[in-house]
Amino acid sequence: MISKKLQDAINIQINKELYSEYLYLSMAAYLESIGLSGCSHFFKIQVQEERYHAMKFFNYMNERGGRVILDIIEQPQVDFNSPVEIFELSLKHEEYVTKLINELMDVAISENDHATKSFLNWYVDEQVEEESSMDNILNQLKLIDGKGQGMLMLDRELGQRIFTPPTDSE
Ligand code: OFO
Repeated sequence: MISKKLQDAINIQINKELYSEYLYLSMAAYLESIGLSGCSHFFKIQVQEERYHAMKFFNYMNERGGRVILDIIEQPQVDFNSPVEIFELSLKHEEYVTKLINELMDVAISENDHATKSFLNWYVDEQVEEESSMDNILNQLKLIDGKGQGMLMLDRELGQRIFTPPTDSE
């Protein structure tokens, strides 16, 4: 059974993952409103990824005899200035989530919970991908200055993103 300390920490992380989902959905809504439907699609797929992250914690908690307690989800930013700003904020957000996962790992270590340490390794690896994906797109956006023909091409490319649930999909 999971300790109370870890249970509380995982409940906070579930809320953060749901906030990530909400934040990216807000970005998708904004991008749609300015006609960048490919970029909007990219973030709608990101929303599915974040729901997967939240549900993976949700299911793990139940498996370990913990109790999931849902809390209020903070309102995300609704207005943005440009696609460049959106990807800058997304990268910053993913760096923040990486920090949270590392802190959660510190709690699992201090509680000597080997099962949770092993479970969290998936998130440690996933965060490398999350940061890298936002960073790559941000770099491309900066190269084309977020506008013109290049922007339209990138928008088309991002519109091709597909959600591939990991094999242990719940
Ligand atoms: Fe985007 O990684 Fe979860 O929050």
